[in-house]
Amino acid sequence: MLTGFEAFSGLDENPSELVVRHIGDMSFERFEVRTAVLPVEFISARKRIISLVNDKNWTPEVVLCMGVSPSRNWISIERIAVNIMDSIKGDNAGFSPSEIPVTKGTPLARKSSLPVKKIADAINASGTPAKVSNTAGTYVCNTVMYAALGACVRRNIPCGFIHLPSTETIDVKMMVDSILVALQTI
Ligand code: PCA
Repeated sequence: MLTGFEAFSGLDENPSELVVRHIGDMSFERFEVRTAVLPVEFISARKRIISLVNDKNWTPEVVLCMGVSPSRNWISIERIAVNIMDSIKGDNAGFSPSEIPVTKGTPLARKSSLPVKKIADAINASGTPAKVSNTAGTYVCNTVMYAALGACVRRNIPCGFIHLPSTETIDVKMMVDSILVALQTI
């Protein structure tokens, strides 16, 4: 399962949505891809990712969520999600939480269950810059990563998050290729 996000905060489009739509239209011999584009809203994005992962009619082999981080000029393979929602900038519903837990009474952090270093190495080897990142921030992407990891751990599904740069830095075609490299590596 691949997810991206809708546009937010002055962006005309979100590269993660473009990549998800692109890959969702492709067909593969070895696997089926299901996709979703999540709202940039703390509360509803968290609910949505949990219900996608908990769909009893199918068990994804891997859950890879994506978003954009326009300040980074490379692909970031996220290692850690924290149990904190904090943002001065409101989400698309106008909510700006201040140090609120994503899920009360659960651990402070959760670690990606994907081979983050191998993914970064493989994307770099394919010619696109990629790095392991130790923070997905405290905005909606981090919330989705944290919630997805919690739901996936219960179902034993490998799960992680990748932040894409803006399309001015790396074009969508290269991003699509990089995500396919990530999936192959996984
Ligand atoms: N990036 C934001 C939220 C949605 C997205 O694509 C983030 O990094 O939290």
